[in-house]
Amino acid sequence: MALSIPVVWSDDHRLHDPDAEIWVGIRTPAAETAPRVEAIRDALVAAGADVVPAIRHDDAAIEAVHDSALLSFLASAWQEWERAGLPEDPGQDRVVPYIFPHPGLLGPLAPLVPAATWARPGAFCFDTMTLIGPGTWEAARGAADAALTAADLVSGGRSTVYACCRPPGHHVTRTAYGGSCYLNNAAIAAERLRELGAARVGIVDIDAHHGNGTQSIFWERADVFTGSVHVDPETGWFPHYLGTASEIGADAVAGANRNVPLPPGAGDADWVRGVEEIVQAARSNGAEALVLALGVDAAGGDPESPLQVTMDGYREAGHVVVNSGLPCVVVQEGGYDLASIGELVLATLEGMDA
Ligand code: SP5
Ligand code: ZN
Repeated sequence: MALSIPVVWSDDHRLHDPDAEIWVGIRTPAAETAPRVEAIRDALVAAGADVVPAIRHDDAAIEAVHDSALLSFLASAWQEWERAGLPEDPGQDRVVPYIFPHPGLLGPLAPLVPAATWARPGAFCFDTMTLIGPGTWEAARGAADAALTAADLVSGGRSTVYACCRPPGHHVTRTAYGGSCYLNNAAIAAERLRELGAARVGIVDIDAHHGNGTQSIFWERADVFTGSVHVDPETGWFPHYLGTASEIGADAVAGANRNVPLPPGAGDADWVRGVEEIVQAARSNGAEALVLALGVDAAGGDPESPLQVTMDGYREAGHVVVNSGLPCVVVQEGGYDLASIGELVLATLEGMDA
């Protein structure tokens, strides 16, 4: 039977070509590439899914989640980089940060706005791996529009809609981007569901990495529950500085965030139990709709994580989410093994299909 879950899609993702990630100072090939979502789309279309074009939404839907300073930086970063001549001298053809307004640098002082173009990215980017090129902003905007279009369809009565977002989003906070992400698509979808009538929303993040940005955006919010199952950052994995089980949300809303960190090598049993725990917690928090932040990089064989989830594990996670009985916007996050990424997303959506 054909997959009945629609796939929201933007061709604009192709405008984003980070080409590389700079890791420990070394320029290595980018893991987050256009063929990722082309492979996903091909697998879903082959399974009979309908493709729905992303509809452009007002900036207000994005401003509901991100600081205006971050948005204006992202919208103009490449043009400013180019105008400053940096692609020719010193020969850097992507926007890369080099100095950061670190709390230990500033102490009690507010940072200056740097006069040098090359000093500004560090005010908005928390790593060196997340490069900006000519079409990065348009692609990120298109991914957010895909998430918003999917949220509109779910608010209009569809039970499950999949947004094939690229670039991904869950590492982006209100004020800072990183982790191959520029706009937090899952957070933007959650705010849209709220605006269109869901009093409380739950975000269930099953990407292999902690959804630090989403956690941060809703840290003080009772109306948006956030949960993430991921490889334990304390065992050496991105985002390294946060993502423990002790992070439960601000005191006034304790319990509105749930982290389930797993050891490297964890497989289906532990991981699916983590997904269940988070879905249950979202329900206990009163969620009327869910956003599933679907990274398939927890799969064994993914180059970016040591988790060992199988295709059946992802299918089971889809079951768990749909068995909550709540409508769900599914937003694509990570997943970097081109040979299996399409089948992994398909397995998850099959697990959710009526
Ligand atoms: C959305 C998402 O899954 N973002 C994850 C970004 C984590 N990237 C961490 C990369 C750490 C260093 N990788 C070394 C491999 C060199 N190419
Ligand atoms: Zn990831």
